[in-house]
Amino acid sequence: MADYEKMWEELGMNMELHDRLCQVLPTAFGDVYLSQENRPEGMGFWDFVVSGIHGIRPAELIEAQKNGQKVFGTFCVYVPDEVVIAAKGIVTGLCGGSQFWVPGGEKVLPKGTCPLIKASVGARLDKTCPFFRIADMYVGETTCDGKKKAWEILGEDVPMHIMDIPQMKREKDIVKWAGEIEEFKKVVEDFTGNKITVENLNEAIKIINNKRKALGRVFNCRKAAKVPISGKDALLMMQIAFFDDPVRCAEMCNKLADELEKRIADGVSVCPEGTKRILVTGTPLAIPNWKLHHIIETSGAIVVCEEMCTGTRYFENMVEEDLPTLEAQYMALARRYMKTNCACFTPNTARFDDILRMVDEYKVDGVIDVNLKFCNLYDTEGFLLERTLKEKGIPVLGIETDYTDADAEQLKTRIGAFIEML
Ligand code: BJ8
Repeated sequence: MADYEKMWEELGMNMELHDRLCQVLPTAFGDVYLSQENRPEGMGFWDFVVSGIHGIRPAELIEAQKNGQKVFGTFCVYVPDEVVIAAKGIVTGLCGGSQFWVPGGEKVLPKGTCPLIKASVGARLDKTCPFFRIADMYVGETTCDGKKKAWEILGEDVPMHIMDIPQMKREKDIVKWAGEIEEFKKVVEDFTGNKITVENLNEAIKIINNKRKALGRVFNCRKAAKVPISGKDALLMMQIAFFDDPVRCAEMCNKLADELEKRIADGVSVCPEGTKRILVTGTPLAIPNWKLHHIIETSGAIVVCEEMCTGTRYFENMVEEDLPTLEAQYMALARRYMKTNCACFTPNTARFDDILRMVDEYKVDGVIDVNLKFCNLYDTEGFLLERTLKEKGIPVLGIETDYTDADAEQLKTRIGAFIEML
């Protein structure tokens, strides 16, 4: 990654600290990813992206900024990318998934904050991630208390717009979310200097729908009896989808799906017949958080689905296309985004329905409900979720973890025992 040093310096990054991060990432990726056997060839694209994760895409973003485009950093799958794309802006995900960034976050946040928030704040304040330096504006939301308050700290360092997300899903809440989307549209127009019209918003809706369809095709292949791709590889594809150009993302995912469909037709599988199939649900697994998948897949099981924001919640449900007015488009966007089932809503029983449906569709043997430490929302919801699954006779294991490796051995024992009894 040496070629990018000048770029990182110009971004005002902490070069010494960043060097340390660059030293550990390739080894971690090699151990977790490159050690897998019989990977689809199409994964070469994602391996390449990771090999230059702080160089290749950041350089593209900087080039786009030189051409007058604005980059918006987001932290939640409720923020509608379509609005930014319509104004020729670029969206990049900013959720931090590494322990490396956590101490930086702990300098300003309570220790009892979830690692995702601590890592996201730390990555910005410690100046160790180019994406956090490049984004011209951050877009936050009022999902959980930890994030809400973190925006006030981040907002002192970078321009922020906050979207006020409803906590319930009644019709009036959906109308309220449509109003937030309209306000966001005005903010994006002012910030980019580009007008959003029915036409360019419709075009953006189609671009993001196509990306969703492509990601969905890959997931669809994971339903096959012979699983053509590991959970780790599918997770990597999802994680990078938050950073990549949406058109290229769709193209690469469609290519991968073509290969996976051929593998299914040819009976090619990445695991022996009878390998136990796991659905993972809960809090998001932001890049480079591969710990849980790695433990599951080195304990004799395979992950076939993630009911998470780094999973099905990101691509299920399309936005209605070709609507004639902006008002109708705001409502269509609001309706689609409010179909996402996050624990910040009450009630959130539609998530349980989704999981039951997916257990069936992906022929799941057992569910692992993962909670990031200090996420009160998913932790509390876990009680009802696990009871619902048990009532249906579906084996479930609830775990709480963070980004450190301190609990890796304990997790291996618990997950190993769970898989054994499936
Ligand atoms: S839609 S899951 S991306 S809010 S894990 S920061 S909730 S304390 S990430 Fe999320 Fe949007 Fe929901 Fe998805 Fe807070 Fe919990 Fe941390 Fe979380």
